[in-house]
Amino acid sequence: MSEEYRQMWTDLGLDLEAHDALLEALGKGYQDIYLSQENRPQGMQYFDFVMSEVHGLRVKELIDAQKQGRKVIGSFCVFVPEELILAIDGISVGLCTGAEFGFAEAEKVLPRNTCALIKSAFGFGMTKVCPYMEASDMIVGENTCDGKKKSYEVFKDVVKDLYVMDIPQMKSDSGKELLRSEYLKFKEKLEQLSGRRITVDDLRKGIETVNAKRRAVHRISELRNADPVPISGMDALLINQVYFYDDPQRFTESVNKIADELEERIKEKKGVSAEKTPRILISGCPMAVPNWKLPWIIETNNAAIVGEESCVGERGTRFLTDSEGSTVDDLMDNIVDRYFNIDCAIFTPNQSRTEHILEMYDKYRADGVIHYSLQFCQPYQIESGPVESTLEDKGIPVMRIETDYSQEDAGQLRTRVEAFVERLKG
Ligand code: BJ8
Repeated sequence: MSEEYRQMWTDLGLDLEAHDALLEALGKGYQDIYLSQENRPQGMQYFDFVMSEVHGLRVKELIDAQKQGRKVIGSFCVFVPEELILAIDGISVGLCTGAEFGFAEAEKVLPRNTCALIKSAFGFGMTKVCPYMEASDMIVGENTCDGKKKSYEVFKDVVKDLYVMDIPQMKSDSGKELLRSEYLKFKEKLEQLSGRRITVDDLRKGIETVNAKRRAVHRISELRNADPVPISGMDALLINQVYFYDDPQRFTESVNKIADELEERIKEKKGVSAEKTPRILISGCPMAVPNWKLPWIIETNNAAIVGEESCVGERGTRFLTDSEGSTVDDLMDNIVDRYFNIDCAIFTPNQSRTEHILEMYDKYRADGVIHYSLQFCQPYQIESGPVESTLEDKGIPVMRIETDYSQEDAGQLRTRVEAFVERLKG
């Protein structure tokens, strides 16, 4: 792919040498981790193709769309409503954050004890290796955790056109009012950027497109309740990761095709692992491409991941947006209602997240929960304590893991996961 897209990457201002090194590492990681899996659903070939072209064809599509006057909006958080971006006929893309790349550069402007996700965004931006950042017409930051909130003050000098929206921290009436006013400002910003006024039909269409994507991933989630599981947690995670990059209609069609295939597999009792393989629910920080370390360790330790309570997973996709309403204001209210339900650990208190973990544990017939926090992520690390005690009081085995994007602790993690899986078997 490299030769074909070199001119495009040069035009975007990428550092070709560093970008080559990134693509090589990404390709090798994908080969070792993904393509070595057995019994994968046929439909995953589409996702293999998307990944092989993730810095190529998809980026070209974005640039072609820009030539037709469409705007590309990059973001880092599921609080950025894709419905509004689609309503201006824009394209929403998740930005690069899942790899330890350019950390030395990032640490020149950020404290070392910043979480890997934030350092990664800076690393990709500062070393000029993320074509999505370079291709975006506007990048949206959000005041969620303190790390992100403060780092955007510096990030505005790393990327062009950073727009920051405020996000409430409490599920109160005033919190909801804040979200509403921030979404109205964001809508105005998008209208200004695109030069088009959002109509009821535009917004309804945006809502329906995103809901269709969500419904498709819900189908996959529900089918993972079967034993044996018809799809690996690794592949399900990949679908949830590609959710943020791909063309929405094409993504929905591809995921629905996989869901049809999984239904057939379930009828035939065909799984990716044997029946009665220990079933694990992962809960915690989001895992962006190519952060596959922990799921890979779990699933190469004779366990199956059956769900992700994560923003790259069910926390990010579980609610639909109501598309009923006769005015833009009605639909904006529906969007606010939907997003205000997200139980990110930046909220205080955040009891609904624990309730959701319990609900997922039952629904997907899990045997245990692995709570995953990135090092230096205070919201999820602090919340992991109460989550663990609530689950353990109910007799649910829990293991808490804190890690980063490096491979240094892979051996140690493997040993801990192995012991946990043995406990689940017992
Ligand atoms: S809605 S989880 S996507 S903020 S890992 S940067 S929390 S210190 S990513 Fe998130 Fe939106 Fe919440 Fe979801 Fe901070 Fe933690 Fe780092 Fe994090």
